Amino acid sequence: MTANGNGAGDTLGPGIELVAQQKLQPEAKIYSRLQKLGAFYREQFGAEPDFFVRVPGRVNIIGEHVDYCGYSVLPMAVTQSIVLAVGSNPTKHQLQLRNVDQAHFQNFDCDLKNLSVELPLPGGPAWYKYFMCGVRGIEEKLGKKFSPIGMRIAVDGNVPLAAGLSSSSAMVSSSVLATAHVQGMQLDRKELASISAQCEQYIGTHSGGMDQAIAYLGREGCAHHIEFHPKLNGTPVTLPSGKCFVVANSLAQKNKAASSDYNERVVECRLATRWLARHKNLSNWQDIIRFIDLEEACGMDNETFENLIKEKLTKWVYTRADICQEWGITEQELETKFLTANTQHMQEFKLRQRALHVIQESGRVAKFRKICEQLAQRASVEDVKQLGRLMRQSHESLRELYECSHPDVERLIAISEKQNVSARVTGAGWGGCIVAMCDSQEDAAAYIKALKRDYYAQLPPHLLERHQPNDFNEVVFATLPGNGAELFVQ
Ligand code: NG1
Ligand code: MG
Repeated sequence: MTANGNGAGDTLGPGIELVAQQKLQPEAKIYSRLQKLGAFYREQFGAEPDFFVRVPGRVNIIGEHVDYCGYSVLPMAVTQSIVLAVGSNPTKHQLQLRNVDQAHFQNFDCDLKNLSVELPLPGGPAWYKYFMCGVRGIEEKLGKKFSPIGMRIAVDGNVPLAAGLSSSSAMVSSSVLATAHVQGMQLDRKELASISAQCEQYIGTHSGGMDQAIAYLGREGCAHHIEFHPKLNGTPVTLPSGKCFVVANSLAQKNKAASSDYNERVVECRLATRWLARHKNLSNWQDIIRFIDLEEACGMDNETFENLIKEKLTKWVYTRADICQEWGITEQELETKFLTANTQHMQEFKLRQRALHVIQESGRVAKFRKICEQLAQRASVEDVKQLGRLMRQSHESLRELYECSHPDVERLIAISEKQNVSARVTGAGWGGCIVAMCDSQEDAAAYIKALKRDYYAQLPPHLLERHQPNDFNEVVFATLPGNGAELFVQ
């Protein structure tokens, strides 16, 4: 295996991409950050780390709240990332975690022979629990072959927290990569992505695999069309030349793991799937929980699926009684069989709206990719405008049908509209970031200036509490597609 400078890994035969070890060299863009982290590691542990890993956050360009229904998405890795310095621990079996931001992230130690962290996690998860999900993921993957080798780890992250840029998955995925390397595993990117997606579920959110997939598969210079069905696959997509994507953080934080909003949507999608599967007389209707499996079982295309929803899900709100009557089950059965641990309280379900969003959004992802491919062949102003329209439609659908926008996000969107820039909420929503497409670097600079003037210079008190006025360059920035996970040896 040779070192690979672009971080994308070596290809060892069809479809198997390994995270290659790279030598940490002074010209690596990340060099000075890792050097600082190395110094912190030495200060904390009095020794040199053995290796470093870097795992990026991501911004999703289109395809929101569809991954857990089996549909594809179109994200790109951002340059913000989590980096770890990792070394062995002379105290046997001991894991020691230290974050450079000592003021906000407490130290954590545990014995790997006897994993003391309870997973799934009660209450709002502390930062180190995301790390422990990754350790647990590798432990489960290796089974009896897992050896509780002690690790000392220093962490430095600059992905904005609870902002829809996937800081949580960057942390989980970095832990999976570091632990897998310590365990001497062969590092196949797709497998690592799948393990990371699965073990992040220990946090309690029933999420899809978008964030972990792009964290590993991302490549400098292109976005990726990530498909989950029938198996994980990433296809590089060249974004239209000259276009510049801007991320703006509303500063309204949303910790999904501490609320039930995300899982409520997952549950509504699962119930809608079963509702339709039953109408289609599928004998295994109870087992079909993802729209994509229903689509496949019925051989439907996107349009037929949309018509089915409009025809069979006619109510705006379904009650527990509606569902129980239709399926001949009791409320208790509904709770135990169909609701998750943190959605037991749900009384009403908006099956029609959620289903329509998912199916229409998945259609938009396919169109977006196709247009990008056409644009790589020949420039067309009309096609570029169509991309902008798709992003706007996506946002409108997330606000109206999926109800996961936020008043502060809406203010950012309104300012974008005034600037004639197409923008949408990115990530799970209920706060967090928007992503916007600008026609050129100059337009992006003017747009950022307008956002600083009309949004960041006028933050309301509830946001000012957390954010002292500054230049806001860390919360509103133009972004280029970056590399996926990397592993550096000294
Ligand atoms: P964020 O908001 O970045 O955590 C979440 C899910 C994704 C996807 C999006 C919505 C996790 C780890 N990730 O992303 O899988 O469902 O919401 O498109 O929960
Ligand atoms: Mg997250």
